[in-house]
Amino acid sequence: MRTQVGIIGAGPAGLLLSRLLWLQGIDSVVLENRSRDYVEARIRAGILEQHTVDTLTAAGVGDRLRREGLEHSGIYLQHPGTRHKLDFPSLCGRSVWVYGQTEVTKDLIRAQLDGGPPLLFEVSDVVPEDVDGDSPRVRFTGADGTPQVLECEVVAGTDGFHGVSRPTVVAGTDSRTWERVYPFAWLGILAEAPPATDELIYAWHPEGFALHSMRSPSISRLYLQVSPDERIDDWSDDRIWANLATRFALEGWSLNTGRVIEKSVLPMRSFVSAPMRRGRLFLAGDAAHIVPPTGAKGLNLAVADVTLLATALVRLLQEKESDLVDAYSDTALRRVWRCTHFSWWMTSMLHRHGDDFDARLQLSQLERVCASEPAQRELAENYTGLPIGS
Ligand code: FAS
Ligand code: PHB
Repeated sequence: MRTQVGIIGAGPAGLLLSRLLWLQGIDSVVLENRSRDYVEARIRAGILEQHTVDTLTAAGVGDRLRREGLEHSGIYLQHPGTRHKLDFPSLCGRSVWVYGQTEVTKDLIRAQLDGGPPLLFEVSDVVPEDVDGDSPRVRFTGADGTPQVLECEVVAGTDGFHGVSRPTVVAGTDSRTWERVYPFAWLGILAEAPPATDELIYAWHPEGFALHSMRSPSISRLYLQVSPDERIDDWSDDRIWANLATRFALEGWSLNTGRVIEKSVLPMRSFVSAPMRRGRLFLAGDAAHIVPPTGAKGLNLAVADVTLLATALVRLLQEKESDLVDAYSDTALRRVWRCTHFSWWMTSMLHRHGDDFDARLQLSQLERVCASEPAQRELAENYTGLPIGS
């Protein structure tokens, strides 16, 4: 098999990269080790920045998003007894959209399979080779069990935190990694309950953080802070709802409950690996960095990476100019660190941890943000997404 760009991983990063390259006349093949059903069923992010919505729309996969997505003009920050609205359009002129990552992935897969570049599911034994030269390749075993070799000019590693691409980059470069594992996790539920709020609620509480998000007018997405070694089997639906009701409690307001259709515990970490390149192998998305979901950055950062990478690869493969690919890692990492800081800041401010001194500092920070327009503007600009390249 031969193509111009071999893409390892069919998450949002790999699928969008393939789509953006195809629109510019660049061939690619996407290799995914899971099944289509598995990939489409993974429940993850829910908030899209405007640049993500604009990028998906320009790539021709934004129709359902604009029909079914929910544009949101802000968030609530809460601490016991107080719930404060941050109005994004008045603070920074931007808003965000609520549209599940599962739906983004389904839209991208549907477009890819409808006349787009090859997308091979359930491959295995994927190994990028000779990435230091101009003729890299990717060895893999096809879904039918036959060994395959994909000859290409460039390999994109969009295979997430547990993929094979980052280890290949680390093995062949003077790489550095930074990691912060947080002393807490999120227990997330998807419930058949109409959202009890018009905007997302980020709530600090002495018993732990809670987040009220949603997926549609009839489906709520909620999270509560738990310890990292928490077992989901120890959390009955009743226990989950009781903890959420306690943490969101506010005079004259009540939480809507309903049938829990999915629940899981997800760990929280910050992780960055630099550089995001080894020769003709380029990393994008979770393959290179992980942010705690408190800042709603993960998916949007992956989109920002591939927006940059697609432009750089078109210039390399069509104009034979390497200036943008040579700058890719440094340019991408500037935004990665900005999003990493913002996600760490939101996580540290809102999650109960440490002693009472820590709690007083957090409450002081929250009260300051709720009282200061400049402080709210800084949060709003980061949450809705800084301009690409800034
Ligand atoms: P992904 O991990 O989505 O995709 C990588 C793909 O590569 C996967 O399909 C995987 O199967 C495939 N792959 C892996 N190894 C391979 C190999 N060797 N060969 C071939 N294919 C391989 N972000 C938010 O903003 N908000 C959230 O609430 C949120 N919640 C999350 C919950 C969980 C449990 C996780 C893990 C992440 C969450 N994220 C959240 C972050 C998430 O949305 C990521 O940022 C986003 O999926 C990044 O997309 P990709 O970089 O494409 O990586
Ligand atoms: C979600 O809806 O899944 C969601 C929203 C905001 C976050 C994290 C997750 O910060």
